Amino acid sequence: MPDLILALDVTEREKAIAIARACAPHIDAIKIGYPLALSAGLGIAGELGTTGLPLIADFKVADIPNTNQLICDQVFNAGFSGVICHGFCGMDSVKACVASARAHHGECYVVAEMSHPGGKEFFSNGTPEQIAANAVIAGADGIIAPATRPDRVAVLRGFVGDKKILSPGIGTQGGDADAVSELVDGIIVGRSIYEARDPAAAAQSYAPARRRQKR
Ligand code: NUP
Repeated sequence: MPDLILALDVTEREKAIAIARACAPHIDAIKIGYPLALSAGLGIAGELGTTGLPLIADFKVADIPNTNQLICDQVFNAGFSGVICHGFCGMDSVKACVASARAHHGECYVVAEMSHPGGKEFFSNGTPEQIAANAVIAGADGIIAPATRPDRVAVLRGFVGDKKILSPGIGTQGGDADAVSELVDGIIVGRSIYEARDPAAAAQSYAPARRRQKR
């Protein structure tokens, strides 16, 4: 059963908290990124944490190992339970994020292939497969793979085995939850929920995909 992860990319603190609270009964985790963290500060994790849901920091951490570890330590100390890093900086950089996650009993996910059209420019020619394989070797909890390309999610599944796959690109970017829900462990949905007139109802509309059994 894939989790429904709300990508909360709104930049107003009060709006973010209101949407999170309204959607909480219908979602399994909240993912925030630079838009909300830079506008509201990392302390927003404390307020979102009152929903009782796991919080994932989508900072696509992409630096040398020492800097990656410093960034991830800040993330986990702020109350997040998971972090997303990039894999193209190399195994040592990913391992630093994983080490921080382990030290804080958190999770680390590695972007294997991006969901937008430009994602095919550099996440191609075997690179996503290599990043996915490295993520497994580095001991990451899973990868990020594009719901906009279900065929690619299926290929990457072959490289990560039972590790988790979280999949963004559903709704506004054109991906279909039903096309990937049997392949992944989490579907990530942002604008289709938080821009809806009734975000809670929009989140609830993903219930069939959320209930579907994984293959
Ligand atoms: O490849 C990726 N594609 C993607 O959309 C990797 C991501 N982390 N994301 C994030 O998922 C993106 O930054 C946004 O937070 C969310 C998708 O949002 P939406 O297109 O559903 O609004």
